Amino acid sequence: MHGALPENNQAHLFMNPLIQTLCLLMVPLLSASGETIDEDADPAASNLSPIWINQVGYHPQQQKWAVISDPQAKAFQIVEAEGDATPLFEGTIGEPAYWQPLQAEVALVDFSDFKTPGRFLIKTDTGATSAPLIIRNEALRELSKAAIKAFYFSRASFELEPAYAGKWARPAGHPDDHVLIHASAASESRPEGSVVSAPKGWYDAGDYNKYIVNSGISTYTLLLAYRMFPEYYNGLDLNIPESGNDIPDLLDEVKWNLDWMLAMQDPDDGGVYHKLTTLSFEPAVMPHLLNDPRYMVMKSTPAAYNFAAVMAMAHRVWKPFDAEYANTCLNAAIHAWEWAEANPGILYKQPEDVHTGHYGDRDIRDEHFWAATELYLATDQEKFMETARSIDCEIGVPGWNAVGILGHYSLAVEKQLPESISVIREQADKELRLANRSAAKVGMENKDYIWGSNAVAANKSMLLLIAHRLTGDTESFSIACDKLNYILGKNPTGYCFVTGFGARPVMNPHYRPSMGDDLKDPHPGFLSGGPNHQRHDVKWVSGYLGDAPAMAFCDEEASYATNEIAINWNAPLSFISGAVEAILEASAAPEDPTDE
Ligand code: 9MR
Ligand code: 9MR
Repeated sequence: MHGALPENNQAHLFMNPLIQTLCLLMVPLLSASGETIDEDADPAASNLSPIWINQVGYHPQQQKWAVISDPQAKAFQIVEAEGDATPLFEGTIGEPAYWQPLQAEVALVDFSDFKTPGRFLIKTDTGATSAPLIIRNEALRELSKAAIKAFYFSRASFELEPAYAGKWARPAGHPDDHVLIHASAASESRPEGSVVSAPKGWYDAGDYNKYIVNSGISTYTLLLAYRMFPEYYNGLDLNIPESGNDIPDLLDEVKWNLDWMLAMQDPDDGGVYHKLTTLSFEPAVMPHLLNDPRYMVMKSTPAAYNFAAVMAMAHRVWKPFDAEYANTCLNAAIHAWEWAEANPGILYKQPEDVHTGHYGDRDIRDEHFWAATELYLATDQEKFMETARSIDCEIGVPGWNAVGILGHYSLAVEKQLPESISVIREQADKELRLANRSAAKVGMENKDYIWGSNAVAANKSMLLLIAHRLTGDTESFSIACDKLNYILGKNPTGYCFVTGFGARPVMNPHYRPSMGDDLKDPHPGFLSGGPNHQRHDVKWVSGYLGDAPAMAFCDEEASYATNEIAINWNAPLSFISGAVEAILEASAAPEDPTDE
């Protein structure tokens, strides 16, 4: 796909909501004449629509919401996608109201009462037609598998064989068995230039480097998914090389990264290197073609706390499967914790000759809190809980540099600790208020349109799902599902932000293996970062979909600030697609034999 021109330029133009509305006024006859969407045509064409829907699918019994950005539309019908125009369901559209991130009015289309499985279209009285609407059981199962399989595609030091990777098979890259100690990481037993080995792990994102802090939250998120929905994941076959063994595939995939993380610890003092990278970002070619030297770059306190938290969690999860590995994880966690307690203020500082990602964090009280809670849960030692109680850290929707709430997730899920449950409840209620303030229940504010905004949506959804599991309220579940809908197409860009899914998926992610191969289709199951109002990549791209924050998106390979992929974005996507699917599968009505 390297060098390919953006294919959807036309569509970008038309997706401007103003132009959309103009088009609608000009062509109502066309769409009202019962035209159906031709799937084989340019997928972009099927989305020149003011109706935003989840393009992947809704479960029959689920709350079903779409959005319309045409304030003239008052009523809608649902018809067969391939059939006559007989309305199968009719409804009125909600009151339009201004949605700030789009700088335009939007309204809710609620078709929750329509529960018939099949492929349909939503049509409005103004002549607009949606992308195909899919209603079926297990609607999100394949998505939930692909979101985890994406981690397999990003394995470092590993050949991807056709049996598992299909057309995306590739030779192994970055063996990382000859990693140099950078000057910033030199110690007495490992002086500058000494060689260590730290193979495996996942590439962080569009680049081929490996960073502890970002690995930590990603690994934790996947482990928590397993901890909360073990039955679902025990039955999930990801078709990875380890699929035949006795360990659930999700955990096999996570172990690929844990093994690498363990090698990021200096066995002599317990300190953890912040990252393993080349000095500069490598070019966008296939991984096996590269051999720039790779370095261990400085030990940092945030890396050590983050590592300690994840290893303590891994200890708990692995205990029933492999006691020896579980023990290794716990010892590593304690060693890292001790190093961090003795070296409390070593923040990451990018050395002058290093130009890769920083993941630098100035406030590490949240990392400290999180590590203390996980060590308490792993060891049952009160002293860790006392430390946790003594730390006053900010709590909110998590991200790579904001991990405080993860400690509460674990305490609430493992121990039903009332304080932690109420912290989570309070944050979830904030999100409910935000979603309900928006006429179309899009609980994203201007300030959420940062680098990786789709992961902000995914992490909000994850928070609501955890709140739902802890307190049983159904509204948290509906709003959590709706954030997934947002990612899957219920948004103004017209895109499903997961590669390989939906009527109009993102096609040109900033992901070096996809940029470096000859295939048109990007690797599937990856979540694009999404609209980023800060537009850091403005000088590299041909333009964004629009001026509004929610339209600051560009489906071009060069757009690393709106269209990169990253493990800390795919992890919450994996969590929410798996959790929603698990919960809905468990609550599905028994199949009616008279159906179909
Ligand atoms: O490819 C790099 C990506 O992984 C990072 O997120 C991004 C920001 O650190 O940098 C990317 O590299 C780009 C660089 O920053 C600017 N010139 C173009 C580079 C490759 O597209
Ligand atoms: O996700 C990170 C985002 O929050 C930062 O604003 C951005 C710039 O520092 O970096 C992002 O992380 C990138 C990392 O530095 C290098 N690998 C690619 C990551 C995703 O773009």
